Amino acid sequence: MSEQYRFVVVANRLPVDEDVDEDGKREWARSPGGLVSALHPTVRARRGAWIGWAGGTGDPPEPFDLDGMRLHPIGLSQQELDFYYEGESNATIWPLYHDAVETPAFHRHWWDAYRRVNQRFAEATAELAAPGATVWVHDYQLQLVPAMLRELRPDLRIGFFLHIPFPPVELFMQLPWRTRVLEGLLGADLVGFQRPGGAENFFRLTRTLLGLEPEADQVVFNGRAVTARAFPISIDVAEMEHLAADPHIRERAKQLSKELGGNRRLLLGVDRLDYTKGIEHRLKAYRELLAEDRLSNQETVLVQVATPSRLRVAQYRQLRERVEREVGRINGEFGEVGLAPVHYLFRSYDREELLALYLAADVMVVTPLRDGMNLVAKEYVAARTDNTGALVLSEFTGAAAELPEAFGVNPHDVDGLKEALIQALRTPTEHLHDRMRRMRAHVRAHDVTRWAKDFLEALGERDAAGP
Ligand code: GDG
Repeated sequence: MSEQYRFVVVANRLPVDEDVDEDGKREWARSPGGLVSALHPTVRARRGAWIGWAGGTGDPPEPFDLDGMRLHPIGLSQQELDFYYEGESNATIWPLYHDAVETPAFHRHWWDAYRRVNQRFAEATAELAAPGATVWVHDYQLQLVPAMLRELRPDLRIGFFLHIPFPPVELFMQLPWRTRVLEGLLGADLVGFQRPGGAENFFRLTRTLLGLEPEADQVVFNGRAVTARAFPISIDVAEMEHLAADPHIRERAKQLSKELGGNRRLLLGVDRLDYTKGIEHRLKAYRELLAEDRLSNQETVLVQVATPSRLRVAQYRQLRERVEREVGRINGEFGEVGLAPVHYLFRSYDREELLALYLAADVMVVTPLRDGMNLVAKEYVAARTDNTGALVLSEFTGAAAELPEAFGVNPHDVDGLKEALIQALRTPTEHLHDRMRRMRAHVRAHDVTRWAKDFLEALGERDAAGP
């Protein structure tokens, strides 16, 4: 029999990036990011495996070991990448689950590819999982895997976690294949959401579509109990604090402040360039504050890091154009020689530079129209070890429920957003300290390790050893 594992993580992406060194030699490196830092110790302690796409198209690389994890690449053809990933996942499910802030598109050939690729993930998992193993499936690209896997391997314990919001019934009902998706999720023993509202929406749907009445946090489906609950994800606080204490990074933060205009107060946005993140709303509020002379280009500056994302999807290209036009307009109207009101950075930075930006920012501006959690908000809080700084946070993020001391905003309310930005800039330091101290205490007590542990305990993992 081939190699088998008692713990398997299944996610669309493997936690690696392929680096090519100076001699053209290709090597895998563990990718940065919260989910990877949470799951890596968990997988390593259990000598587990991770199944996912390694990037690229055509034949997948052979399975390999990295930092104590066994990695099993799944291959995607160019057409599957277009239909399963960019189509069904990112142009149907992503907008639909984010309150349809962009119009979801429904195409049967996308859905066919989604089913086919989910089946491939399920089959690979069925091969790799040892008898009675625990399998943890992640996110909206793989919602059919729990049921497909259960069909192949009824002996497994299967957990599923959705990183994005789970929408209200009225929206979900638009999905032509809604019942299939719901039954896909019901293949799991435990379905985790970011917020209790996700689990409530899930139970309303099981009632509406399948006539299943929940009892407490469970429904019985095909004679099996399925539990649905919230497990708010978090960040690697220790990593953030370690970086925040690094003298090089602190020095870099000072240099950034200086380069951005000496005494100007710095407002910062860090987002994937995604229409759910409310970047346009933020820019509009900032432009109006400058136009009304409530803020001056001499006193404040907005830095917006927009990490390139999904640029093959038309809606993302259009968003990029709109954002860049608005940045150009603000800089054209309110800029001076050598002093731009908005610094727009369309690129990805390494963790160190990101941390330096967090340390340099007086106000972190997080204004999504809808966001499952939003880790940037939590990272900013964790990085502010001296309790300075202010967080402006949309009430439509999962994080808002955990960080009531932030300056809460409804990003659709431009006047309210302007008011919150002004307040964040004008609130006396000692009050800001108090707010930040409380937010930091919350994030420190609820870090990503605890999130993973809570989920796996609720799943009733049989080998509960290790982190
Ligand atoms: C999804 C859900 C949920 C950003 N730019 C750079 C960079 N980042 C890092 C941030 C943060 C992560 O990417 C982004 O996480 P978010 O939570 O803010 O947003 P999504 O990417 O939409 O994540 C979200 C999350 O899944 C987890 O469940 O919270 O709601 O949408 O860690 O720091 N990292 C680096 N350079 C960048 O330029 N190195």
